[in-house]
This record gives sequence, structure tokens and C-alpha cells, in this order.
Amino acid sequence: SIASNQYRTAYHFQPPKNWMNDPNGPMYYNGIYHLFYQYNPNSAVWGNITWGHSISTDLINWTPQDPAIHPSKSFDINGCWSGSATIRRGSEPAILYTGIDAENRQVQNVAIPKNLSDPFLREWSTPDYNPLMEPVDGLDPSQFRDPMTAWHGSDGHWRVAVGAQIAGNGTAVLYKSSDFVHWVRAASPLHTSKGSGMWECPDFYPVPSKGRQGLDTSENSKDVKRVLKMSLSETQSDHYMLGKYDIEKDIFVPDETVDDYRVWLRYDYGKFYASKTFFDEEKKRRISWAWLNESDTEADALLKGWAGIQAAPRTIWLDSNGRQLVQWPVKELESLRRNGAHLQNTELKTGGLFEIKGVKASQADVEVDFELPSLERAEPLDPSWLMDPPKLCREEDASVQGGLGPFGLLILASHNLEEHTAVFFRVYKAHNGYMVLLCSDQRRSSLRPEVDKPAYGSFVDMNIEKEGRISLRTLIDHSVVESFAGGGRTCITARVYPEVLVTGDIHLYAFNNGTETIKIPKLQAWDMAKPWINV
Ligand code: DQQ
Repeated sequence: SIASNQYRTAYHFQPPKNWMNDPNGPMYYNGIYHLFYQYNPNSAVWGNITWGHSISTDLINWTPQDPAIHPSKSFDINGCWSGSATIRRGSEPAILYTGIDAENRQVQNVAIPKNLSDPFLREWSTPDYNPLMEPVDGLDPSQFRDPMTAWHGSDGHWRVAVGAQIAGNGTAVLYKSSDFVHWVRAASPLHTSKGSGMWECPDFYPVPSKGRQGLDTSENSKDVKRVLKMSLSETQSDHYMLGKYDIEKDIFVPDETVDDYRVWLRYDYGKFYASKTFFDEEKKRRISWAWLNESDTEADALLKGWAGIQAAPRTIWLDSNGRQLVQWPVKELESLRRNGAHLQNTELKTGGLFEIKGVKASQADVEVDFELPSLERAEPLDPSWLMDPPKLCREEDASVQGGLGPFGLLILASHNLEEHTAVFFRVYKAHNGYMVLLCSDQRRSSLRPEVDKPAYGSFVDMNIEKEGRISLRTLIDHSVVESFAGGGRTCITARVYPEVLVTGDIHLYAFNNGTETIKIPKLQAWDMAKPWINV
């Protein structure tokens, strides 16, 4: 039954029970990784929001702590909503978060560690001088929340931006401070975009133009680009723009002159929301966390006793072409890999379907390369499809024979394939070159009618003529399927609830339903061990 907890993940972050949503204030401080999260201590549905807290030395095993911030004073008595941590050098770390105050207004507060000599920073205090920022001067008290990590401006003073919606326009409202206590609103926002709705959980950080290193949030040299990410509440999806930070004017300047939210890039084209990054000073990388909501019903959440997981932490960097970000699960995750299946130089002929045996199909990490001997059979792409890849994934799904593809994996599959999640590619010939489509189709993922089973899709920005092969990595962990195509250039995450997880006869297949033979020079699938996560 649902309550048997077969949908609970093994190596994705979850609290022991109850509701979790956004990742909050992730940070690395004095040898310890901290993750806070929006948490309901009383139930498996959203409400009573406090800051859950957990610590780790390796991003894989997590030790639970008591909630770090909980509703206690007039400035947060109705909820402690999302926010971010700032490591203030030579001083203590600080958390900026949104409090729902006694009048149900959204205000921004600070919390600081009670005892800096506690290596785990278990207790946090919320000083009485809160709130720091209030919804005045045209700010809507119900659309003003989620402060970012603060950074240094040209005058060495602090800057921070807060998500808002002003007259329908998504906005990152900018504030300045010399002491982290008194904050003054800047005349211009960091950025605003027409008609994009409320910007939840905005994030703003530098990425080097070259290489995979991460940078401290205050870094602003010449060879650095800036990412501005916003979580669009209407679509529950995370979008970003690349650009520059004009440190004199204190504004974000997007690379593209077209600032239209419908064409913004996405971290992930599936279920992935309210993400937040932090700079890992130890390993000099930028890491993102994100909330993966359930796709089943509230009634089921109550039966299971929990809802919400975090995506695997991902290292994030700028693609060498400068056009987009690349994401890859943190290296540490590979330490969980155990025996599995390893294949070399296999062929997938037309209609080919083979089972990847010898791997725990419900808890695995799969890496596969698909090599395309020829592009001749790529079908023509009608340009109108470019605007709606998920529709293309629905209409030309894994069961529809094509030329070059569909080929890929059938995940969490029952032996008769009545249930399966299809993660696959198709290659098309468009007017200006070949296009690689990635789909994650959940429509047959479960026989249960009540769960949401969308099909997700996106094109992979790659040159298939030059590269000759497409890589796919998929993390399978009971009710989550996280896919990274083209080395992390396109990511799609899905939540799935197959009945076969409960009955236990789960399979993993590779398939090709195109007329062209596909080669698999290498396929590796590992069982994933179960780390200690909040037990
Ligand atoms: N979740 C929080 C808000 C944020 C939203 C409340 C995003 O602060 O805007 O739990 O999921």
C-alpha cells in the first residue's frame, strides 16, 4: 500500500517525516555543510512553516538538528518563510528570511547563531530589531519575500535583493546596508521583467566565463558572468538569465536584449522549484539545491506521512559556449555506487529492447552513451514544434516509431511494460542543423489514475554532427527520476509512483524504436547504497 513507504527515497534528502518544501540558507561554514528547509513539524501538508535544519560533512549523509528558526515574535509569528545565508567574513554567518508578521505581512528578518563556538550552529536567535525590511512604498505585503544571499557592492557595503511582484511585474527589489542591520531600498531594483508574475526565491551569483569553478557571491571581476534566477510561482518552474552585474549602477544587465520570460532558460524542464545555490569554499564550486514536490494527492501524502524531497545537489557552471549553465550531480554521490551492470559496444537495432540486469532498478545511477552511426534518417522538424517540446514528446512518444530515435531508457518498468517512465531522445533535421530532443514521459509511469503524470521535454543545445554521441545520466531513487543529458546541458526531473514499486518486480530497459541502429559504446548502471539521511 501507499503507506508501505516504497515511494520514499533512499539517497535524496528528506526529513524523517512530514512536509518539506524549499531549500533554505544552504551554506558551508567551518568544515560543515548546512541545509535548512521549509518544514511543517506537525503534518505532511504545507503549514506551520519553520526552518528545518540538517548538517553534513559530505553532502550525502545528513544529521538532523532541531528547527533553527520557528515562529516566535511579532515579526514572524505567522510563519518563517524562505531565505538565504550569507557568510560574513571575520564575523558570524547570518540568515535573512521572510517572516509572516502579526498582521500577515511579509517582512524580511535576520537570524544569527547564538553560539559561534558550537561547530553545528544549532541555535539561532532572531534579534528584536527585526524586521529589517517592510512592505512599504508601493510594495505589496503579500508579494514581498525570499531574500537572497547578500554581496558587496562597489562601496564595500552590503547589497541584497528580495523577490516581489510590482504591478504584475516580477521584480528583485534591491537594498543596501553598511552594518547588515539598517537597510535602505535602492532607487532602482536589481532587475524587473514585464508580466512575469511574482518572483519567488530569486538567486544572483557569479560564474566564471571559463571553467567549472565556483565563485564567492561577492566576486565581480571582468571574466565573470552573472546568473539571475527566479522561481515563477504561476508555473512553478525555475528560470534564469545570463548577464552582467553593473556594479556602478547596481543593476543586472541581461545578455539577451529580448527580456521575455517565455524564452528564459530553465535549470530543469521537469519538476524542480525554489532552487538555491551556495558557494562551497572548500571545493571551490557552486552547488544548487531544489525542492521536488510530490505529484500525487494530499490524501496520499497524509497516508505516507511525508511529502517533498530535495533534488540531488548539483554542481553548476557556465557552458563553454557561454549560452547556458551546465549541471551535474556532486561528485560525492558517486561514493554510493555499488556493483551493477557494465556493458560495452552494444547495438540497439530497430525495435531493440534489452533489459539491464544485475542492478537494483529502483535505486540506481545509470550512465549511458548513445552513438549515432549516421544522421541520415533524422526526420524533418517543423519549426512550429520548437515552441512546445513537451507536446512533441506526447505526440511522438516512445511507442511512435521514428527515424533517428526514439531511443533511451524505460525506467521503473513492470515486466510487461504496463508501467514505465520513458526517458528518450529523438534527433531531427531542422532548417539550420540537427536538433536533439530529450523527453521524460511519465504518462505510463503508474497505473494509479489519481497521480499527475505529465510528459516533459526540451531540446539539448549540442552539435550532434560534431559530437557524434549523446550522453544520458539518470538517477533513479524510488519515486524520483532525475535525468542529465549531454553532460548536464539539459536536465529533466520527474516524480513517479509506479504500483510496481509496491509489488517489487521492477525492471530497467534500454530501447530503440527508430529505424536507424544506435550503438552503445558504454553503459554503466550502479546500485546506489543508502546513506544516513536524517535518521
Ligand atoms: N515557499 C515559501 C515562500 C516561497 C515559496 C513558503 C516558494 O517563501 O516564496 O513556504 O515555494
